[in-house]
Amino acid sequence: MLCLIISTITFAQPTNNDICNAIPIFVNPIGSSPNCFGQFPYDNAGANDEVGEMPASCYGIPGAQTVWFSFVAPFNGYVTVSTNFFGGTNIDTQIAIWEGTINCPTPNFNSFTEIACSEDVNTVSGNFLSEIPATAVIPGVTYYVQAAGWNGRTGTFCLDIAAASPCNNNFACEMGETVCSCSDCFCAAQIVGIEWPALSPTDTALYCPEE
Ligand SMILES: [Ca+2]
Ligand SMILES: [Ca+2]
Repeated sequence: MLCLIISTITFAQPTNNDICNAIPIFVNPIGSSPNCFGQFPYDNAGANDEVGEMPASCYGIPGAQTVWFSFVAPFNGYVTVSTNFFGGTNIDTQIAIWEGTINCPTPNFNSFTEIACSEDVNTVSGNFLSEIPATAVIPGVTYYVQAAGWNGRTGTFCLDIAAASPCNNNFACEMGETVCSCSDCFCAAQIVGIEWPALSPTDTALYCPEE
């Protein structure tokens, strides 16, 4: 008698597989160190897509193994979202910021709007990690971050969300100051009482005077 033993490897679903179980992420202050730097606490192995869930526009080949995070937009109105940290086993992440009415426990993804997304920003050493640059958000509003892997890539990763200066994207200052250049981010930082690090001498010279 021939006994055939078939073994299968299965992964438990991540706790944040569904958007209604999104992991809340604390938004770091401008210029701070990533809150999971050197650690890779998140994992999309075993995750799947929900009914009606959509890939973001920038995904090369969308991965269906999505996990979700949420954050409350900071008062200065700009955030960056990044998985661009070497060391996790998911070496080809893809991430997007979405906004919408979540309507748990049966989320209606038709109400969702893509705010920003990123596929690859760092292709060193075979990694294809993701980073959304400074993106305008409405202070106090809850947003959702969808994270997956290109073409089904899975594994561990770090995800960091931080308040940002609009300077990175050449956005106009929305703090009521006269806009004279990209250095207006410095004006915004001054107004909200934040010390803005790493300004070049050129940036300092272009600082907008108070009117
Ligand atoms: Ca999912
Ligand atoms: Ca990628």
